[in-house]
Amino acid sequence: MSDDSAVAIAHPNIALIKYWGKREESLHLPVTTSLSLTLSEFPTTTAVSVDPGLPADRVTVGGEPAPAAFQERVVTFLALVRDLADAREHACVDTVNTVPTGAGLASSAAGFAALATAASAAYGLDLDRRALSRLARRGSGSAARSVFGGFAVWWCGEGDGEAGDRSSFAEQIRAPLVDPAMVVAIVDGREKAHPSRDAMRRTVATSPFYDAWARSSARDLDSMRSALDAGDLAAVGEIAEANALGMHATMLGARPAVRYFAPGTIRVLDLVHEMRAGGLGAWFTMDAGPNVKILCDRRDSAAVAQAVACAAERVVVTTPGPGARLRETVAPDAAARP
Ligand code: 2P0
Repeated sequence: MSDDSAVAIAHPNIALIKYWGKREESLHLPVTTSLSLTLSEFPTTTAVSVDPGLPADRVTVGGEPAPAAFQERVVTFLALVRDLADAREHACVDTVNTVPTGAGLASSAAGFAALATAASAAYGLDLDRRALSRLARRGSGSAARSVFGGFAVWWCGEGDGEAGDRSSFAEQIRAPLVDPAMVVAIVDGREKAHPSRDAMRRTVATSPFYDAWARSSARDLDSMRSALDAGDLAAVGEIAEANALGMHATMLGARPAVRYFAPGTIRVLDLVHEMRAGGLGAWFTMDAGPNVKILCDRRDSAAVAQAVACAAERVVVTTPGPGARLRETVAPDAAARP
């Protein structure tokens, strides 16, 4: 690998305590602290190669020209990395995603964690994990958490501007007493109707329930951390489910409403309730899309997957996965092979 090229891999994370709303848009400073689980599946692999001969950044997805909106987000992010590195050269970026994009399956979390990792290495920045998490946050808020494997907490931090930027980062939480799985039930893998960034902004600006949700989310965070410390997966699941439903209720209160539930979503939620009524420990969470993720003990994951298979296009069992990392050896077509 030459000094000015790098390939990185990152996995999506699913929030158990959600991030939904910014207090400062330009720096992606969140209103609330969130907590997530990074998944073992759906890696994004991103190659960045700095090239002094390029007149502009070149962005491809699996070798094909990137859609304009994605290209713009990547170019904006590269400009930030260049500022930090005091560099001027442009770069080629190629990214390969293995999760449906824009379907509430955290593709931007994995995407910007991988891009931050690869771009900072390619431009010669030597960032520790905290600084890398802060950088990833600037691409997409939730990407701050995918820098870390397993459970991670992303602190909202304090203040705005530089103070906020310095204090809002993610870090790993150890939870050795739980052995979870997250069963992903894809009921509709198509791109969502409401991009999360706009939906989030509209919710904060117009939902009369927003402040109450933010306050209750802070209490959920404390209870969730105690439940993780105690190894009480049932409490973790109950808090996660309530926190997600609270976020969606807040969105439904936006004007116009933001609604991510689809008929297939409701069918899966009903099946989760039936499982619990039958004695199987399973708790759902949902993000900015109709797909459902079901938290359970790892030993129950096959039973949970089987129970929801009838209501989903595809079911994937995941377990806690690794944080973003550089790939050490690079073949010419490396980005195409996650
Ligand atoms: C989360 N979501 O905590 C929440 C729950 C979706 C629902 O983070 O504007 O793509 O790039 O910071 O990170 C999706 O939002 O938004 C998200 P930006 P992002 O996972």
